[in-house]
Amino acid sequence: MKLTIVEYPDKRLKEKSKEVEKFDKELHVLLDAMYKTMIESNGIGLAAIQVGHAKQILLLSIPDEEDQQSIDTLIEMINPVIIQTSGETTYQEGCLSVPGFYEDINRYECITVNYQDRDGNTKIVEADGLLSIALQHEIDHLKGILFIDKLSYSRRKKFEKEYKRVQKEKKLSKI
Ligand code: QAP
Ligand code: CO
Repeated sequence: MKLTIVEYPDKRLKEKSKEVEKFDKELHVLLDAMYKTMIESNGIGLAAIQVGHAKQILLLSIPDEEDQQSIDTLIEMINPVIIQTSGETTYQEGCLSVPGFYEDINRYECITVNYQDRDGNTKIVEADGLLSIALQHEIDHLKGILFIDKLSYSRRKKFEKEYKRVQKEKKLSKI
């Protein structure tokens, strides 16, 4: 089933997600529905709160060298925790919950993440490049943080003005 994406400024995006304790069929059904939703929405990352579930779950599907996304490139993370960071980098980020908007965001260059897979097995991954950036973006969602929350005061003001203008236009075009 394709789920509905929660869009900014919906208050649910500010919620702190809760730790997953049961690694059961219900979790697997949600993970599968999130995957379908992410791919059909042309996303490379999705957190459960973006489909209205305040659970510490995220999906990533970073395109390969041929720019292809496939089930082989899917990463599912439950209860992820960043345990080590190094370096700094900037990347122009977007978000399925803030469609049509892209901003330069500062992130760590490399991170190490501890997480559980869909069966509850504990894993550890060291990430750099786009995977590292996407992971930090999605882990922020689990804390109720959006990429636009990381903008300077003046860039955020500019964003809000532009977002309101676009939302108004979208409404008008529906008439
Ligand atoms: C998070 O973002 C991310 O505006 C995932 O119209 C961001 O999948 C990972 C999307 C930056 C790595 C770097 C955004 C699709 C998808 C849009 C996404 C849109 C359609 C965003
Ligand atoms: Co996002």
